[in-house]
This record gives sequence, structure tokens and C-alpha cells, in this order.
Amino acid sequence: MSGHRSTRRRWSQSTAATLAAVLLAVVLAPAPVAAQGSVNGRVAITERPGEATTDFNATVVYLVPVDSAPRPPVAKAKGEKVPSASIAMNGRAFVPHVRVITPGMKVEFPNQDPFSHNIFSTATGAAFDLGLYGAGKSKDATFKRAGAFPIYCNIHPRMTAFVVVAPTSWYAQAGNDGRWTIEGVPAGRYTLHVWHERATEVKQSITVLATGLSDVSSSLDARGFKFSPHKNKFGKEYDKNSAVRY
Ligand SMILES: [Cu+2]
Repeated sequence: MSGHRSTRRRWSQSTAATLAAVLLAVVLAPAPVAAQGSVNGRVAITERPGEATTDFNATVVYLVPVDSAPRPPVAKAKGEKVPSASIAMNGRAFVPHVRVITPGMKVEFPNQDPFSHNIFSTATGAAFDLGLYGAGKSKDATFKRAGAFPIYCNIHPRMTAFVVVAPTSWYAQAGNDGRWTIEGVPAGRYTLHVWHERATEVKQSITVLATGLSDVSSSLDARGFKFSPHKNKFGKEYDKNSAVRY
């Protein structure tokens, strides 16, 4: 009899200990974080007959939540350096051609050429003029508003870049194969925006599960794209008699 009781007491003591350990673990565990998954997909671009896509990596994708406010852009604590990205001037071209950031970020424009450039934008909400500066120097511009903004050089009419300011931090740029991945996306409904300078922006509704979402396919149509020269920073045509012809 006494042996039976003692066994039962031992059992209930260990049960209590286990329960206490579980409760402690629950109390000490960090607050539960919403499940975050990886979202990936692939972009296809329809080109005119006989033409192949060579600029998949100029595609930008980003997610805007349907049910909640977009995640605030990169937080900036007092005194903290403004997060920045960079587009270099190299060989009379902007490298890279497309850069994605979030509102409030700045873009550095280092001049890696042995001659001067004059970077400017006349885009509404993102207009700036960095003036003429030479080799080894760098200037920057801050982008406050979401949007896709063309960046030009006042010396070289062929130089074009795009700064795409995504309204959320869930963005990615496609690789050369058109594939893209966005990490850390909480489960929920989103509008996927697919941007490319040669096509009309595509918007798709997607639902991200706790495990993420794979193989989202998007189709852009670039057949209607027509290159058109832009004006210089004074709103005038580039000087066709200038020695600079690229
Ligand atoms: Cu230039």
C-alpha cells in the first residue's frame, strides 16, 4: 500500500515539475512572431518577334499588403546614418541601371569615370540637380516619395538610370533569368507589383501562406515600348552639334 502511494506521489511530483518547466518556458519565450516565409517567382517578358530579353535584372517586384498598412520604411533612429544605396557612373553609363530603395533612403552617385558628369532628375517629387563633378567625387540625392524615377546626365544623353522607390521593404530585383525572391514575408494577402521600364506595370493578387509562396509567374509585355530621347535639365534638346554623341 505504502509503496503504491509513494509511486503515485513521485509521479505527481515529476508531473508538477514538468508543468512548471513548461510554464517557465512559455513565460521566458519571446513574444510569438507571425510566421514569415519566402516568396519567389519568375517574370516573363513578351518581346517583339525576333527579339530576346537581355535585361531581366532591370525588373523590380514588391509586395503591398492588402489587409494592413504597408510595413513602415527602414526606421531611422535619431542620429543614425540615413541608409543609402549607390549608382556609379562608369564608362558613360549608370551602374547598375536600376536600383530599388525605400522612401527616405539616399542614393550615392560616385563618378568612376576620368571625366565629369552632371546627374539630374526632373521627375515630379524627386527633382534634383547634382551639378557637374569629376573623377573620384560622389554626391547623393534623397528620395522621399515612392515611385519609379528616371535619372539622367546633362552631358551624356544616352545615360539613363532608374531609382525605384518601393513603398514597402518587401522588394526584390530579378536576376538575369527573371527569377526573384523576397524573404521574410508574413502570411497574408498582398498585391504583387511588377515593374520594368519597357512595360506597363503589372499588379497581381497573391496570398502568402505561413510557409511562403513559390513559383509566382508574371508576364510583362514590352512589345509597345518605344525608345524616346529625353530633354536635358533645362527642358531643352541635347546639343546635337556637341562633341558628345553618346
Ligand atoms: Cu555623363
